[in-house]
Amino acid sequence: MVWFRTATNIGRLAIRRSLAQASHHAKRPHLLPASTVRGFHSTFPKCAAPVPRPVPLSKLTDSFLDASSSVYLEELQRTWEVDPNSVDESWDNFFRNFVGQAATSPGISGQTIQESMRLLLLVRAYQVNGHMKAKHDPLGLEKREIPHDLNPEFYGFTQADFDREFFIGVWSMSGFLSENRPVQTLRSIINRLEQAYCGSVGYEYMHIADKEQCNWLRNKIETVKPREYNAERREVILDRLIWSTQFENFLATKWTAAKRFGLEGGESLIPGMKEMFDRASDLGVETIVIGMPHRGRLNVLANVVRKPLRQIFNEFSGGTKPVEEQGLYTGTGDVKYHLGTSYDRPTRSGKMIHLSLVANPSHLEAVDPVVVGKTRAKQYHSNDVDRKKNMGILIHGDGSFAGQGVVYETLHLSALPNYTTGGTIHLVVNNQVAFTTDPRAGRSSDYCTDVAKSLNVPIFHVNGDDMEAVVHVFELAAEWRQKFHCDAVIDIVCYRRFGHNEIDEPSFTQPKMYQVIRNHPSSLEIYQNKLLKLGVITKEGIEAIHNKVNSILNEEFINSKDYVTNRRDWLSAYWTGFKSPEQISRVRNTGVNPEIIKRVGQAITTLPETFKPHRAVKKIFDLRAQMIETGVGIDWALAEALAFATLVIEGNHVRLSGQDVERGTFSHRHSVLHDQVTGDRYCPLDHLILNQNEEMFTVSNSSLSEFAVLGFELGYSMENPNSLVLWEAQFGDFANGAHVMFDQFLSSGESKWLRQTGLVCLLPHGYDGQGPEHSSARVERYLQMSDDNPYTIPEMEPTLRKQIQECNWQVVNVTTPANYFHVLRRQIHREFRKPLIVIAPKNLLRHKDCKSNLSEFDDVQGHPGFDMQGTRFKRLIKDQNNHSEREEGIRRLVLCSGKVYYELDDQRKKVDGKDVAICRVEQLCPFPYDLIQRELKRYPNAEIVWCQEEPMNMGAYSYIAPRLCTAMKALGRGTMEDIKYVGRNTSAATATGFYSVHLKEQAGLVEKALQSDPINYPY
Ligand SMILES: Cc1ncc(C[n+]2csc(CCOP(=O)(O)OP(=O)(O)O)c2C)c(N)n1
Ligand SMILES: [Mg+2]
Repeated sequence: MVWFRTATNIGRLAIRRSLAQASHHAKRPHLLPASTVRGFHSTFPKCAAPVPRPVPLSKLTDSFLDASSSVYLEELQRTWEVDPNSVDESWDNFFRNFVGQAATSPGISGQTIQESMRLLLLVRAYQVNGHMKAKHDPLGLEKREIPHDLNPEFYGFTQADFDREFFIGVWSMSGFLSENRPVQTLRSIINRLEQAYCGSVGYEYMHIADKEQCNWLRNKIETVKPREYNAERREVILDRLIWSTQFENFLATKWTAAKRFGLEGGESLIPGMKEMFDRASDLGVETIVIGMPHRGRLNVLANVVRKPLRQIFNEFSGGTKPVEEQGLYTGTGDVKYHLGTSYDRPTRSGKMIHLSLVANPSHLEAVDPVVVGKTRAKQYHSNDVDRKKNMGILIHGDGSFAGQGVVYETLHLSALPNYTTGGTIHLVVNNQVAFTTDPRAGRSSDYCTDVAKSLNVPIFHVNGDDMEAVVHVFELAAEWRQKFHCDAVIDIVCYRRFGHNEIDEPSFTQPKMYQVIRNHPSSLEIYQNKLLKLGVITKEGIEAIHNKVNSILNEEFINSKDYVTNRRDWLSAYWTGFKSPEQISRVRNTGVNPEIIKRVGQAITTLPETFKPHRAVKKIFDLRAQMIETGVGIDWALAEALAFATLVIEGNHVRLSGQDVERGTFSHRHSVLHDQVTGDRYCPLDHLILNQNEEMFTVSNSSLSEFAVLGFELGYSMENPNSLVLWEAQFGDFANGAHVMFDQFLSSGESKWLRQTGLVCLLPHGYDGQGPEHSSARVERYLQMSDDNPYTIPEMEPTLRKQIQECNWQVVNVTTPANYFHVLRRQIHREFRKPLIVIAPKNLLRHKDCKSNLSEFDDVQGHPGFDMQGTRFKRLIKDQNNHSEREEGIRRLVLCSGKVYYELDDQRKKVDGKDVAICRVEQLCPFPYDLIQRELKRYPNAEIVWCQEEPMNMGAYSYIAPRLCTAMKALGRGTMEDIKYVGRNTSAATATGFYSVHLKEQAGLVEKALQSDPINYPY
């Protein structure tokens, strides 16, 4: 046992050393020459390490075997003694050497402990580092230094040892060490290791900590028989490779100058994916969500997803708008290699698998978290608790996988309980170049996949020219994912036969590489030759497949000419009945029956008797219970909880995620409570209905990421419209880390891809002296992206109003808890979905005046919230001083938005400014022209002021001004020059870092808005 333990420790050391050496083998120059590195250990006397004296194995007692294997051995020995042929040849050999004849045998009898240990280290080195010697690169251009520890001489073995037999033990480790062949020649051991680890596939898996997972992989990798597919299977693989190759050839000949970002050089991706999907389907996968970049996308659409070829060809020729829908909403559309789609596809074994390819922008890798979020939503909605039925696949480029930070952010969602999807399979089409950039300049790691090593997931590097090796690892990845429910990465090392796109010249920048590529046979030629040599197929057989494929491509090309899209493929089953922007949708009320609201209110403020919350939290909940009881003083957090709770009891799914959202950054939400004695968690909103599914209401702290988490929630929200999905930024400022999501997906996704989402983004904002980074959500950015025309007043009559539907999103800055409640409920209580940007409050969360009464939440006629149209979200809140329809004595109308209202109101009280009216624009976008005009008419003599606390080049000013002007002009109330500005001056930083300056500025602008003299700024 002592021997064994020592060996294991040495093994561990060896791994560490091997890893260290792996980095040594990186082909990067050291930053400092070795001689300049200061040697801290130079004061130690130099002396040679003691050389251990070899001990012959035959002198060992059998204590080196653990109990179970020695019993096993004895058993085996007895069997052998009765009949030497009854045991494996290797055991026969072993016993012959060990029993009696040991002294005379030239075999293992001479093996020393040191040799045994070194042999184990050699085996271990192959497992850890064998991939460094694998033949991944089809072009053979990659210059890799083979690690020393893969050289037997490194362990003291010489040629003379190659035919010696060695005992390598029966280990509690899977793979060939446990194959019941404990005695092998060194040559055969090395052959096996080379075959397993240094062929067309390089395996990186020894970084995985879990022993069972490691053993499972080892077992698959170190198989006795190299994988071999039968003739029938090979013909299918060939057929698929011909489709993949011919498709690109066909596009190239028909549209010589069109950009398609072809897959040439990486064609084996297609058969690999198809085989993977077949295998995944056999293992229970029913739906696959795919995200991928431009490269090979059309090929994947045609051959994997099975989008009709005629449609693809039609789109290539310029496409047409759907006939039935001429004049209807088609958005701006997008280039053909960004569009998404979904189809049901039969698998080889006759099952059906649903595939959806998610539409994406040019921004590489941005779609990653969206795909993962959508997959997770599918799992929720199909009750896929084991996460075995719905799987995400992400295809990456080598440059973008290594370079884009969202890859890492997405990988790190993979094992989080509220974000996991039970494993995404990543396929990296590693064509060893990114546009014109070589890997040497594009990444600091050896492999483009090294970012994935931060997780416990296997990485398979495969030579894209070895078709069957590709199929093998694709299948292996599917098996791994279904067994262990975690990610897997496949690095398909291939090349790009042409330039970045078809009209690009690659030799400008990679002349050497392209000399090789020009003479390099395609993967199809290589595979055809292999099958011909093996006699699996004849030349005529191959030709027949080519002819079949060609004639289908041609036929579809002819059909594409008069192909018309006659259905919109944007509505998946859950979205049936939802209205597109050109269809009128009823405006619904959002008030709730008062009894229900009371009951729900009690449910969310009552804690189990045995639960011991923190004292301060208990007080908050007692206060909340009291608010419900008395119906007055409802604060922000309770209003939000009531919105969530009422939506849940109406059967909707509610999910809120973001950093620290459970408690709330500002310690106001407390949606999850922690028992101070046991540490148990309690979420009141999980207990609204009997046997409520715990996930129906989900509130979850996220990883510290904006880009990936927002992307995830966006993908999640797009799956099913009956779910309110919210993402909260810690402070609104931080949302700019996710701006690709806002720019590329949220603000323009519907227009480009005809996909709706009702995602809500909560962006805390407000000037309260916290400095430049905690004051502004940069509302101006969202408003600038809003597409409502500033110079045209749309139809505003309530029954015809489509203003919101026609606009790309909504931006609100709400000032009362009740209005927040209604704006959240409005997201669901309508027949379309639109993203909602909430410029959310900070100090209003506890503001004495920022309270609502329960009567503003219900649907009772006569209650304060109930107006002519019922109880609903107020796009504008009129002055609270009970003004009549016409107030000629008001000298100033101050329009504002957000928390500055409360400061203005205080100031008005202070200066007794009864002749000033203050209105709150709660919905900034789309602009409430009707209500603004109503207020303009109410105050015919008032000076019109826009007041904001943000600097002039920020906030809503530049959005409001032209729209307000349009509204005024239509009423003959003046022009741009009649809009006066009160707010901070222009500024580069969003806010001052000096609290005293903040106070002065804030007081100054509030005073100015109420000053008795006319305001003549900026005109
Ligand atoms: C976020 C982002 N930055 C830059 C680009 C411009 N761009 C388009 S393709 C490309 C190279 C991508 O290289 P790689 O990931 O290796 O994919 P390949 O084209 O080689 O398949 C670049 C830089 C982009 N599309 N997205
Ligand atoms: Mg590339």
